[in-house]
Amino acid sequence: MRSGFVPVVGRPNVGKSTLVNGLVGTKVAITSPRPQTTRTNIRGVFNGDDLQVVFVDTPGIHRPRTALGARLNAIVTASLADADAAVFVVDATGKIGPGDRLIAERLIDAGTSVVCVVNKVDVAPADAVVERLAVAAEWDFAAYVPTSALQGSNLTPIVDELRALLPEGPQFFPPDMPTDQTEEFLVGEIIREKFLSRLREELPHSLAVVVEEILVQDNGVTRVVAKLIVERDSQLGIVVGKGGTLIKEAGSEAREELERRLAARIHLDLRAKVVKDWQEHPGAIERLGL
Ligand SMILES: Nc1nc2c(ncn2[C@@H]2O[C@H](COP(=O)(O)OP(=O)(O)OP(=O)(O)O)[C@@H](O)[C@H]2O)c(=O)[nH]1
Ligand SMILES: [Mg+2]
Repeated sequence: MRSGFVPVVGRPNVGKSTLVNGLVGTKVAITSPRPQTTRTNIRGVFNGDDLQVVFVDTPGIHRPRTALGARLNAIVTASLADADAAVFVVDATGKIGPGDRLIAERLIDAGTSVVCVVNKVDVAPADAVVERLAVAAEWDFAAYVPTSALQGSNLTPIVDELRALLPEGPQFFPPDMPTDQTEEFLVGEIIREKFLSRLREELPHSLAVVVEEILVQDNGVTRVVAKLIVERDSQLGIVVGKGGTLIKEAGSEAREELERRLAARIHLDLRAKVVKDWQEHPGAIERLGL
């Protein structure tokens, strides 16, 4: 069989996580309209006939402003070190810019075989898609695929191109294991996702979620205790919302998704807490499991 590790890289918000979920066929990574949603490498496994592709969803590459930002870029670099091929995602709704070029150059320097995906074609005019494809063609990557990750359209050609690029190799994951994340991590991510789209400006970056307990109780209800961590006192009130509305809304949306996912009744206990400027402190970032 053919198999390999394939990082999915690109600028923030281009649709990498949406694409990985579409390719794997299950939600393994959270997505949101806010940049820097993904904070760590997340493996999502595609199984086909005599083919296993271990996609690695990565944080968006950008100019770092904080210790967390610098760490996110380092995480992507690490994913490229043991890549068998890579998927490079660009956004068809905007022109290819210096941020994309920087990533393309990094891939070319690393000598990685690349499938370049021009994503969000559902919301870009056809002539814009053609223009992006023409500009990207200058990089001379192995293949170019226009897609809509959101609608799940034209994803099969990506897998077909990778099949040709990947070496003969072992099955790295059992076929019934779509991701290697722990249950605690996945639960925390699903909770974080429900807050991201409701928060604005700096707050999405300032929020971390740490799951402290997942306990099946005697009454059959699973109790999930999680901390919402923000950086400043002034942010506490914002994540809680006026009269607790935001935490209630986001919490109940998270609970519904967790009940479907864990096939259990869930009692979700969310508490907000300040860890001063956690993004700036590498020690705090480690402790938060990022
Ligand atoms: N219209 C449209 N929207 C898309 C498509 N793919 C992704 N999106 C949207 O773009 C936003 C960002 O998607 P993500 O998958 O979170 O992007 P990402 O590249 O993983 O972002 P980071 O993890 O922050 O780097 C979300 O609101 C998605 O719904 C697409 O094909 N079409
Ligand atoms: Mg992402």
